Amino acid sequence: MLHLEHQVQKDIGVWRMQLTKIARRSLVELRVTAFDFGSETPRVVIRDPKLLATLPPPQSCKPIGMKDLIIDANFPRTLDQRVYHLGLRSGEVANRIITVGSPPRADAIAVHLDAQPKPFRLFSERGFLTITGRFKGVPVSICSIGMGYPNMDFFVREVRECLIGEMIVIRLGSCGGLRDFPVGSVVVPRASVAVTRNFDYDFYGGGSTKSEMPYRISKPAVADVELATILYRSLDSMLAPTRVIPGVVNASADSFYSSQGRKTLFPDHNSDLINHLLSSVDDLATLEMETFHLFHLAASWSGPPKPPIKPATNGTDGAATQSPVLDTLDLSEGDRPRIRAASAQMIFASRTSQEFIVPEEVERLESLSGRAVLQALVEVDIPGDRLHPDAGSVWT
Ligand code: R1P
Repeated sequence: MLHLEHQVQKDIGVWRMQLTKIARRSLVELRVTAFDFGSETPRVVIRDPKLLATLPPPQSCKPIGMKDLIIDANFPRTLDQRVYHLGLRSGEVANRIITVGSPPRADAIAVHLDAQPKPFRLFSERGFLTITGRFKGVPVSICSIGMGYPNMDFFVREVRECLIGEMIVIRLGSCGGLRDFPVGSVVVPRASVAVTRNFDYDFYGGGSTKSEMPYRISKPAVADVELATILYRSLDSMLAPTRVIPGVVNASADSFYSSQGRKTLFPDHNSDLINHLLSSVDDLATLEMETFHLFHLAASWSGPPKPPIKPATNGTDGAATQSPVLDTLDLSEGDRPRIRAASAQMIFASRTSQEFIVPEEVERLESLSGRAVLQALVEVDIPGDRLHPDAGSVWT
């Protein structure tokens, strides 16, 4: 896969001109004509806002879906370069992002955005909502992604493809509390473990061999330390007298029910799960369903891939030539844009006292926490050359 962001940043004029010319004709043609480096699935990702402007107009009111023409089965996009599930394209999502689980929470936080420019809003056919605007003049996005690891996976991977430079993500979500923190408290975990159902366990037969446990606990994935510190300070100063607790550990489960120790009509073999978690994971304090996957993907991502150095033919006489783009893409580790992640977790339910937060408190907590997260995001320093260009974006 070839990422053009480096080509554009380094302004290799000849390639850019060639691209612009071809993009005006069609992306399908571009896919097979311009960048056939001999890989099995040659692919072009257009990130230059000016080049994007030459493509079909934005469809901000119309979500993409199965009826749109998709040009790449490996990483599906529409002809106008929208990613398949979030429906976004480059310039519609900012480097600083707050992600939440529900559209009403996203809308409640969006009231804090600057009135101008009018926030961009896109609701995808798959239920992802993105609102992009400015907070205190700084571009930010609010992304509502639904629930669970798979939706977090769609969000992180598809937004990453739409962004040049740093991706700073803070999840603001609800959680269950496993310690004696009051409901309505907010936790900023330093790490998260995954709790997953062991599908090899004999759930129907009522047990398995001793070597199989019904649930698995992963090693921890950690939050970005600096981001979590900024987040904690912002929440602590803006939420008083609400208690804000830093430095604990979260567990993200693959079910709201079985792998969080809840009883349903299914034989889940989970009656001792909460005790098992508390005795296995130091400082464990909260249970929810997304933070682990966010931290894990952020830690796994190492920047745009270095493409294979393969000779490219010049298309006229078949002679092998070295691509000027490939020559510029040898990024050292320190130059690679990062994904930095942290999480703020509002305790809606106490799994020890069985207490549940009241609706009026939810409204207050979501709005105040949302504003505190936006404040934290704008306090994160991102060097100018690691910011997505303003030109052609929805926040100009
Ligand atoms: C379950 O009710 C949902 O609430 C929590 C869990 O992680 C899960 O997504 O988070 P949100 O409030 O962000 O949706």
